[in-house]
Amino acid sequence: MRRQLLTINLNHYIFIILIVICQILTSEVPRPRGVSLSRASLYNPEKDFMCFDGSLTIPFSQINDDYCDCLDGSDEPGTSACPNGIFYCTNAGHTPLNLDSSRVNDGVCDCCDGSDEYLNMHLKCTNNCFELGQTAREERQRQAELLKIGSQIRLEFSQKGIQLKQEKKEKLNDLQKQQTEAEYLLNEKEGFKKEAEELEGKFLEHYKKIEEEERKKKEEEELERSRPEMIETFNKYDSNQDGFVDISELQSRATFDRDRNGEVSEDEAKFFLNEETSVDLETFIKSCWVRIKPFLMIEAGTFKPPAGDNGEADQEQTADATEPEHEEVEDLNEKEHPDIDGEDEEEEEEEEPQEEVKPVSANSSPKYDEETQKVVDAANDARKEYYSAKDTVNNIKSEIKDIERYLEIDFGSDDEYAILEGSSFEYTDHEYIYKLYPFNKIIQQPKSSSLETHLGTWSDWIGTQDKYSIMHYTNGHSCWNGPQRSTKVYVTCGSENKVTSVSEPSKCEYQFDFTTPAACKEQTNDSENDVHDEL
Ligand code: MAN
Repeated sequence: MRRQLLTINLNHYIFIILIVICQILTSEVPRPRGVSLSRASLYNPEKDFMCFDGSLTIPFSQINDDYCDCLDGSDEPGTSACPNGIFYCTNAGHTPLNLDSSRVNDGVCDCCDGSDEYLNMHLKCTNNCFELGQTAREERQRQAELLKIGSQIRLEFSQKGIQLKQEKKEKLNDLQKQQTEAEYLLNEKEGFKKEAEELEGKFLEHYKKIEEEERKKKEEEELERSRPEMIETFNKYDSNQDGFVDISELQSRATFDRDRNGEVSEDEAKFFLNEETSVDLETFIKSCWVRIKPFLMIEAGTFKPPAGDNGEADQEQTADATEPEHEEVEDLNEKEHPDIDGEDEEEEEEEEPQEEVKPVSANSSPKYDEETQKVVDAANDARKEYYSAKDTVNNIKSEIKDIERYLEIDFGSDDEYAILEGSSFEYTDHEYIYKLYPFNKIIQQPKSSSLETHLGTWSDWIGTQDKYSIMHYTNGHSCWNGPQRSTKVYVTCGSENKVTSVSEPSKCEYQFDFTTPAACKEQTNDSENDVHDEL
């Protein structure tokens, strides 16, 4: 403890001695007010002074005479006479400063050594360069220590990142081999399926014929059953009893007012006459009834539109003679309601078209003889195996795609950022919870709800001096009357991975500050120059 105190005191004294030496040095070099040490030699009292831009030579006595002679302001470094003059504060003990000369003697202490306010007798600028310098030095010391510790962690991150990437590459290799095998198997299964289905087709031909005949018979029966109703309706519509139903006869019936605007237009009436102007009884039965019947049912309140997931009940309904009617109604509905889901569908990820698995189920088919049932079962098994092999191939392909995408990501010059992929970091302000998923996406969620807003998807590194200082996330959710949301993540060295602040500098453009040891890269010794400058 005593030793530590001794060291601190010693450092303190060395520093004060250094400052004193510097002050002696700087005050010993004679130079006009406001001139830096490095430029002192350009102001020689023995010679005339040439403006820095070479435009004019003036007697040395005109330096700092409060009259601007040189266009570049170089003759008035210590007064505010030139609009473009530069005043140099030595600020011994802290960092020197070049001021616009307009700030000389303007009543504000700009230099920490107070040298810019030498005329104002009442304004006492205190020299606080030492205190400020001390704070700056302590901060620099802190930063240097952080950098030292951080760069050690960065090294570990980098090693881990390289290892992670290597593992991914190996996995990719493995998956590619698996893909070849799985595709071979799929081919084989496809062959088996084809063979089994061909055989099944042959066996079922006989049953299909029976089914088809039964279906036709049912349809005819249904038609016969409905015939009296059709004839009755035809006669009702044929108000002039000329054996034809025409447009004007339908126009008098509100049933056919499809757009519910209070009148039946010619087009509306024509639709129900199968686009004819008049029809006889047989055409009415053959072509018009399927269009008219659903509307009569709607009117009578007996029509139940087919619901998407209403499985068996609906299928059973559509299997009878009313099937075309249902289709017709669906068509009409589509015409009346333009496709508002279009956008969403477009946004959906493209998927490989999936063939539908259609096992021949015993329930939906007639009872087969034993041999046929065996063939049907075998075909069902072959189909199952084929689709399972197909799933395997698809899963492998999607895993490969993920890894390829991962390997394309720029995780820093030494893969030091790879370790952040797959993790998430939160920041909460008074209104929102922000979630950063590095190399993936950014989310904003109001504290009061679970509704998530997408603030951008990983795009690239966009730092200028140091590429790896800014992450860019783009193409987030669209802003109301504005651009798609996007986010810049400013990455700096810190002892832990942490979002330290979030702001929205302009509407729907967000800024995150993120610290991480991955950014603690030790620079080439530029900082030493700063220390020299300071003195
Ligand atoms: C939401 C948030 C805000 C954003 C506005 C724009 O409220 O995403 O960050 O500024 O929408 O309308």
